[in-house]
Amino acid sequence: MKPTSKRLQGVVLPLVLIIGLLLSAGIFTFVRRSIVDGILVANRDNGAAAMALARGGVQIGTAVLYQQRYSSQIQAMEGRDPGATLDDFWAQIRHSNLTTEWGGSLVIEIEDAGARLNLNSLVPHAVPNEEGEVSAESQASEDTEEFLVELLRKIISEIPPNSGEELVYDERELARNLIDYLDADDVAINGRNENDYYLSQNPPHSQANGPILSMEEVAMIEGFDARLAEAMKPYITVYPLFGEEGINLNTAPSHVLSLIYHGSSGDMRLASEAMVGDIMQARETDRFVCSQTESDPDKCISLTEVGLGEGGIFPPVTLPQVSLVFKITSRGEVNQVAKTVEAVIDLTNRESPQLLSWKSN
Ligand SMILES: [Ca+2]
Repeated sequence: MKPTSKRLQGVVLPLVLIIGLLLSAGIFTFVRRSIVDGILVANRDNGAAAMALARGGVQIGTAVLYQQRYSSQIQAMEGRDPGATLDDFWAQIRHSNLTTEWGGSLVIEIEDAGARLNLNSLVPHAVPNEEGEVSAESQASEDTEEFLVELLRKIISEIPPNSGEELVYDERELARNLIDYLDADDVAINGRNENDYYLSQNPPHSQANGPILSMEEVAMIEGFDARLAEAMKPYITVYPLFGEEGINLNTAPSHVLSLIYHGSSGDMRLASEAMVGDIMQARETDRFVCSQTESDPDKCISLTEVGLGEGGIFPPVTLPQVSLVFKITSRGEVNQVAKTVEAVIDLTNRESPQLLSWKSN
């Protein structure tokens, strides 16, 4: 028996070890799974709470904007409304980090649509009637093409090229394609049918012949691509869809101010660095470009004072520059899980805001 017992011992020991190993591996897997499940549940709870916070932030942002609209009306009655400026409470709110008792935090950032160039302002669009019909033709002005060529040249020159790659874009062709995409007719500037290109795509689609609805759509325009559309994003908006107002001199960041196209029709140019510097410097000292230079001389400086007094500005600027469309970016964070909501809100209706876009992640 002894030899058998010895043999058995010889087998049992490795078996015990293997079973032990399997058990410990099983326990380890089980423990790991329960930890991972626990983390998943916690993350899901944190994520849901962070998203709820972010959504709430959009409501707070909207309320702040309505409050601003109300106080602007009072200022306007007193003849001292400078329009939307970075002195407004909605613009300052990004500096406040709101926290909850249970460890959540919320940061809300609001930008007016005027802080970027509205692509849809370049070609006049007839606003649809109540039946949704658009009858009037829309055509770009003579300055539109030249402006777009300058704008695209500037943006393309700033795209960092991939190693050894040469960027091949034809700015004039792009400018014409963009105008054709926006204007009401189907006849391209060079006489061909605009549809030829779009119907040959996979899947076939057609040009907007009206406002562009999102920045993603820009990449679908003939000659444009995702990289160029991405490079345009910091400069461009598509809101308001039927807006005609130019860049807001009092809210646009300096890189957008450099797109201000000014001078006499047929002889216009982009803003110089000095001009952008003057506008930014005025802002530093709480002064704004506005029309009430007599009723509010401490705050208001004229277009002439920033070098924009002669000729015109394209797209045109009306003082005071009132903004009714805003992008609210609301970021909620709970236990290091963050959720962001980006909402574009139109406040044209005094009673209820219209939601133009909602993105969350
Ligand atoms: Ca067209």
